[in-house]
Amino acid sequence: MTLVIKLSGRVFEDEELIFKYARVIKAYSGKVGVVTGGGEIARRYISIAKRGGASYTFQDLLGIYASRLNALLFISLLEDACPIVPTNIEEFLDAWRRCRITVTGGFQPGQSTATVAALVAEAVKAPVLLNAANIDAVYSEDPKINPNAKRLPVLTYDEFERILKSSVLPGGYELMDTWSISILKRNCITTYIFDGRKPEHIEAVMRGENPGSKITC
Ligand code: U5P
Repeated sequence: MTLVIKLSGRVFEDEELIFKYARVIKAYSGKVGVVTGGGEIARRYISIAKRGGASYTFQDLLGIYASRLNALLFISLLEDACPIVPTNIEEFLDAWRRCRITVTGGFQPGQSTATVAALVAEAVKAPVLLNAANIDAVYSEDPKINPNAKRLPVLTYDEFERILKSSVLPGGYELMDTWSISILKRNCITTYIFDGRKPEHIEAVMRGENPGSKITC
C-alpha cells in the first residue's frame, strides 16, 4: 500500500526519534511520501521576522524553508529517497515517479504542511494519510486548557472542523488547517492522527489498529 505520512516538526527536536522514523520508513516495502513540518526552527525564525516587521509572506517563507531543511535531513538518512526536496506538487509527482521514497516540506505561503500532506495524498491517490502529530489524538476541546476534554477515537471531518480552532497566521497552525481538511474530504481520504513520539504507531495503523484518532468523511 502507498504510504503518505506527515511528520510533525516536533519530531525533529528529538535526534533518536528522527533515526527511529528513518528506520521504520526504510523497512517499509511500498512507496512512501513523507511531509515534514517546520518545528522549532520555523517558529523561532518566524518570531524573529515578525518582531522585525516582516510580512506574512516572508514569515511563511521562513516556515517553508525550515520544513525543507527538516525534509533534507530526513532524506540524508534514507538511501533510496529522492535526493531533492520538491517545492510544488508537480515536482513532487516527478520525484514520486522516479523514487520509492519522496520527502517534501512546504510548498507556498498561506498554508501549513498539513495542506501539503493532503495535496500529496490526493495526488498519489493514497487511501489514508498518517499524521504523526504533537498530540496523541483529537479531543473535544484543547486538553491543555480543559483536562476533562474527551478523547475522540473516531470522528468525521465535519466534526473535526467544528472542534478545530486553527489560526491562519505563520507558525500558528495547530494540528491541521481548514484547507487540508477540505482536500481530504473531497477525496474521502481517511486520516489517522497519533502521537508523533511513537513511530511504532505507523505499523499499528498498517495492521488495522487505531492508535489515536481516525477521521473519515
Ligand atoms: N508554511 C507555508 N506553506 C506551506 C507549509 C508551511 O506557508 O506549504 C509555513 C507556515 O507559516 C507554517 C510554517 O506555520 O511554514 C511551518 O509549517 P508547519 O510546521 O506549521 O506545518
